Amino acid sequence: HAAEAQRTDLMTITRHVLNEQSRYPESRGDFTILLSHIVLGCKFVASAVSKAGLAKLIGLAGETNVQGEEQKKLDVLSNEVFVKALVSSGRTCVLVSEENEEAIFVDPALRGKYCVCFDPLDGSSNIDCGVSIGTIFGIYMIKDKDNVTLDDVLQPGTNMLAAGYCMYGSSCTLVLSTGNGVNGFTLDPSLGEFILTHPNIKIPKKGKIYSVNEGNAKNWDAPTAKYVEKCKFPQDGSSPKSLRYIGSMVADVHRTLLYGGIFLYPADQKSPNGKLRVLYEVFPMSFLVEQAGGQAFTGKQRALELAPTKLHERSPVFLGSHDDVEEIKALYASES
Ligand code: AHM
Ligand code: MG
Repeated sequence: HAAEAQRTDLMTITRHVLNEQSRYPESRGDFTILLSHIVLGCKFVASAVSKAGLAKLIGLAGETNVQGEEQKKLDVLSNEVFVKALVSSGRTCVLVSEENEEAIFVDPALRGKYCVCFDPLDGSSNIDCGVSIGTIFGIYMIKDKDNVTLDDVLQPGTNMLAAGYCMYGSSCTLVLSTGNGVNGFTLDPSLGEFILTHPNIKIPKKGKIYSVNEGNAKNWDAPTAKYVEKCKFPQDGSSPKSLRYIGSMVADVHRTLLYGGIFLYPADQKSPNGKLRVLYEVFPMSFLVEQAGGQAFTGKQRALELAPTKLHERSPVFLGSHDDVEEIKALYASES
């Protein structure tokens, strides 16, 4: 009986968000419309990623992005699809993409009240070998539609309304929070719909996995080095942790949300602010992890309380299970 109900009563992502928004009587469906355009972008990328080898979409497009890396054609394509989908939703006013140096201000005729910061295709080093990659996004609301400035996106992450990511992995999974917990949806390719498969995701309080690029260990600061040493050689009688590192933030964070543990992209001597970008990597992931009951820390403060001053600003980040992040916080506190 229950199985039958599952098969015939499908909780699509649109239905789920409509339900959530109905808690707000003033809601006029704008967020649902915005989200449906983001979902369209994700479906396009999912389809392109799965056909990448076939369609010869992979290859260098001969352009260079903001961080000076060579851009893959799939990145360019994904970015164009997302920008066009977001602008045409009529619900956005400022867009910040990893692939565009400047913020995109939407034409006043098409302007809505939301700002979206996104990385259309993160984990680019994993594209060519078919390892999981993803899209990350964070959503803010503007203060004054007739007077839109960069300050509308240079806000602390605590002002974020919603955040999510879509992982193009062995299945395509979209994880979303509108500030009321975290839910995961899996794309049913035959329906073309994201169906609620992971309701109310809660990150385990403590994990058994650490996730970091240990190749940078030579340049780490003392608290990070000490923490990773403790993961491998615990002094309190507990078992050593397992190491898992994919090198795709979306996949590493997704595993951390579901299985617990900690993901670290610390500062090091060569990259004093780490690698990950505040607006479209650190903030959305920190929002999701906190909404799932975990923590996100920069080495100095709660990650969401950062006040970015530049669009492509970077920050170190330590995020995951509550107790694991608590340990690294203690190490940084004893250092200062
Ligand atoms: P990208 O924007 O060039 O794809 O880089 C971001 C990615 C993240 O997905 C991942 O967490 C990190 O870079 C891995 O970096 P590293 O290769 O230095 O370990
Ligand atoms: Mg990226």
